[in-house]
Amino acid sequence: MIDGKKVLFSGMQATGNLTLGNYIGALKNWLELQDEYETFYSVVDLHSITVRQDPAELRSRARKLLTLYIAAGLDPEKNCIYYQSHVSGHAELGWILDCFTYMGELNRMTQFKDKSAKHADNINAGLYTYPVLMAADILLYQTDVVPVGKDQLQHLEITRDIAQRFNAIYGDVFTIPEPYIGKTGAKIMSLQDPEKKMSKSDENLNASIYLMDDKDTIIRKFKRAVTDSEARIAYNEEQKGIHNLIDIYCACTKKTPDEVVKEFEGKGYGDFKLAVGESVADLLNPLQERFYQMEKEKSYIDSIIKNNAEKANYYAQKTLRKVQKKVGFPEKIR
Ligand code: ATP
Ligand code: LTN
Repeated sequence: MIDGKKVLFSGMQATGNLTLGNYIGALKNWLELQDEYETFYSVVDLHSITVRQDPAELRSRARKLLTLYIAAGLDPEKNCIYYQSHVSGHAELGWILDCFTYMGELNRMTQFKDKSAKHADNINAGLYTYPVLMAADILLYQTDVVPVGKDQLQHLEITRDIAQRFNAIYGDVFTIPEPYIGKTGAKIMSLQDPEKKMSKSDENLNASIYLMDDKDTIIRKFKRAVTDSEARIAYNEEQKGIHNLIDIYCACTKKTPDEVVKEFEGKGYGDFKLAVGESVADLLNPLQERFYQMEKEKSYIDSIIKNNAEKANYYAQKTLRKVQKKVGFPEKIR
């Protein structure tokens, strides 16, 4: 608890351009939760280097992502928006928690298996211990809730296991966090392969809608979206492509799947795809305008970066000092 409010932590990697999946699965929920919780939203750049990055590009993407958090509607005066690399406590707690995590647990992580298959030439130890750093991110702030997409549930589970293990040895040190999954759009799928999640690192540019795509591009990508030959708009597990488009449309328009099915009864896929494209463009347009505006306000963004890093450090140090003492590190002489 901070000032009587429960704590919320979440983060995104500054790798690739954010997709509609990131927006619907994560950012959109963040916006809805910002008043209820004391929030920490991090640009998790330490996580990004588990995959080789171009330094200038990483720096620029990280700045863009942080700006995008604000452009999407997170008020930086209320929400602690900061770079993970500006708070050394993440890495320090990460190391300590490494010593409380079993290799057997990490071997089961599906994201590690997926990413090591994708980057077979660079299966580094950081990629392997990635979930432990993520646990440190969360536990550092005594977090109560973590809004994430479904793909991150396994990481939340290991975070809880590590925290419970630590608490069982040393007493109540960490708050045990709960995941928060939004009602619709927990998993937005690729437009080119509805069996795969929409991902910012997909090489097929038509598979994902990027948050900065213009209206024409968005509509073109939806027109090309892979569906099926049923020629009927229904919400079921067999018609995966249509299911995904309905999820997207619902997330953009706040309609329910039943309402959408009724709305498009007797209509063709072409009409439906166009409507989905338009609803997405309408949702993204204000965000894009705010982003281009904010990008110009350099000194304002700089002040946010500085102030919020200080705030995050304050809370991080509180937890870290407690943990260091518990595990037996000598006290600092001041
Ligand atoms: P990458 O492809 O580089 O692994 P990603 O697109 O999966 O990246 P992350 O940075 O791993 O994105 O995720 C940021 C947040 O967005 C997480 O909370 C994640 O659960 C959510 N998210 C990512 N993709 C989707 C998706 N397709 N549907 C719903 N939520 C998603
Ligand atoms: N692993 C997450 C990003 C992430 C995160 C976190 C999310 C890193 N640390 C802490 C929530 C809480 C991802 O790949 N989406």
